[in-house]
Amino acid sequence: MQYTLLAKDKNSEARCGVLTTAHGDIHTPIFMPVGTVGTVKAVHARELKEDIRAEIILGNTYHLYLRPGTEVLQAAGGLHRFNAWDRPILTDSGGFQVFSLTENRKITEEGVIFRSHIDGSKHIFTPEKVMDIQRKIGSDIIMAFDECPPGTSEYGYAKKSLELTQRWLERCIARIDATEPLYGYEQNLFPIVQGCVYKDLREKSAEHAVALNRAGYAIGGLAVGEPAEDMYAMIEVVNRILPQDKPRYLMGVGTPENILEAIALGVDMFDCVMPTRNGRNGMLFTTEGIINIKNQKWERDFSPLDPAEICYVDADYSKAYLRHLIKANEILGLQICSIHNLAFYLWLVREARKHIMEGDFLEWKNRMIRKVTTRL
Ligand code: PRF
Repeated sequence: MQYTLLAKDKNSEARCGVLTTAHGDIHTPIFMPVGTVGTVKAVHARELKEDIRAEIILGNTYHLYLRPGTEVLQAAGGLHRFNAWDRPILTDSGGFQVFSLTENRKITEEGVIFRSHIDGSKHIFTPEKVMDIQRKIGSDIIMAFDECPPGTSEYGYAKKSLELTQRWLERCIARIDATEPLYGYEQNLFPIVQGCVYKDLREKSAEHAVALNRAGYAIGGLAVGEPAEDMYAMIEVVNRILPQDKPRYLMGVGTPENILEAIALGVDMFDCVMPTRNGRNGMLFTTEGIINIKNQKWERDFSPLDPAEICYVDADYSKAYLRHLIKANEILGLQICSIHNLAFYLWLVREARKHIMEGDFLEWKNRMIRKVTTRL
């Protein structure tokens, strides 16, 4: 896996580059649609490629391990074969998902003991086991097993949690380096920087991760309840330490505004459930602003979903028709909203990339933020 920087903005930390993987190139900045259980909800692999122009999607270790399970995935020849997506796949380690089961899990030095949200059965995730599962899934990018404490955690807890995450990271690395890919192509582990909103912990975490010399790095533990200003401040602190020549992935972020601000701070990769989850609830992100398609005001509005016509659904369907589908709980409504929002997020990062290359990123970003935060 090779990352090549192609351009760096003069007025901010924004960069563009290409990450070369066994399943193709990823052009950064990039947004990665979330496909938790092996499907980006309501969207075909073909639509992801051809209409949305996604270059990489996410999967989740926790969900895929519980269902369909690693035996089925291995029998299929890995997740790429199983779900008909032949471009890169990144899997989250399950740490974040397991920790959100607050009632049903226990953290120990060894790992996390938890109960399945599907059938209540008991399981343990250790750093070693989570590496083995991601090998079996066939992920191009494997995430370290970390603890993500709440954004409001006190310093004492944040410090203890980070120390555990660092010991787990060393175990993840030892396991990855002692095992081989199962399907003949390269798989790379990204460490995750934690440390809540504490500058010294973030610095310690970033320095520890960098010393392990991996193909890329992630910033976790943000957008978990802390103020946006704290999130931006932590990204700045961490990105001063992460190497320029490796990609930086901000986990689980965020709104179009968050993404544009984080690109300005030197982040290259993003994922978030917002375009799909909020989309299924009738929230559309457009080049003119945010639309709640359920609103009465769209009842007789026969104009395209987005005047910029980023994707075919924007031109084919009107706001009034989509409102009708969503109000009537029709499956097609969920599909249209998901395709539109993902196409918008991918368009946004392509535009960011173009403006970084052309040298006017900062002015464009500030103009764009005013637009994307407008409520229509
Ligand atoms: N760790 C992991 N996955 C994540 C996060 C994290 O901190 C976040 C936080 N925004 C989202 N997804 N492993």
